Amino acid sequence: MKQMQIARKASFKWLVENSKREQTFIMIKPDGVQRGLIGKIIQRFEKRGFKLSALKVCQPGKAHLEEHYADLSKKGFFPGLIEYMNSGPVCAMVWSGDHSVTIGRKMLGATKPEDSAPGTIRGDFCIDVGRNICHGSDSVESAQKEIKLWFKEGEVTSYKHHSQGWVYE
Ligand code: IDP
Ligand code: MG
Repeated sequence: MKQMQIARKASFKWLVENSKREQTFIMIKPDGVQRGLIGKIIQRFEKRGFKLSALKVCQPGKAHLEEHYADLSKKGFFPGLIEYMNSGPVCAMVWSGDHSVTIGRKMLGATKPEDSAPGTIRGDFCIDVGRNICHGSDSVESAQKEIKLWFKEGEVTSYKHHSQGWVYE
């Protein structure tokens, strides 16, 4: 009986460990790519304990970027934003881990770099809101939408992270 309970507990633990954790879409914008910040930004997410599930450097074009930022299409800065985002390749990523959306946003810092605390990515690496080097999903729902927009089925990997047992209880 006790052995059965232990086996059930172990298989439940296996299921939890291998089930999909929350995912967020993080993108290094053209200025971040050109300024050689890809490695530094990736390192911060790795060090925090998140798992890199997908990554690509690409320049998908105006229409794709307009779709990504569709919510902001009425804003005065929208044309400039699209021009900036289309000015070079971006580094698109999916990071997995519990609370990855909320924690990811905190790691990025506030939209306006002057409001971003030192220690955050924007707070450490940029000055101007129009060159704020990175994007992060603002909710689980937008993360799912953005991941679907930027990655094809099968491009987002699923694997067990070797340090999972040291990151999660
Ligand atoms: P977020 O990137 O922190 O989620 P959003 O309000 O979604 O901020 O805006 C998307 C992006 O649009 C910003 O990251 C920034 O690049 C740009 N942006 C936002 N507000 C302004 C502005 O007032 N002037 C110029 N660009 C802006
Ligand atoms: Mg946003």
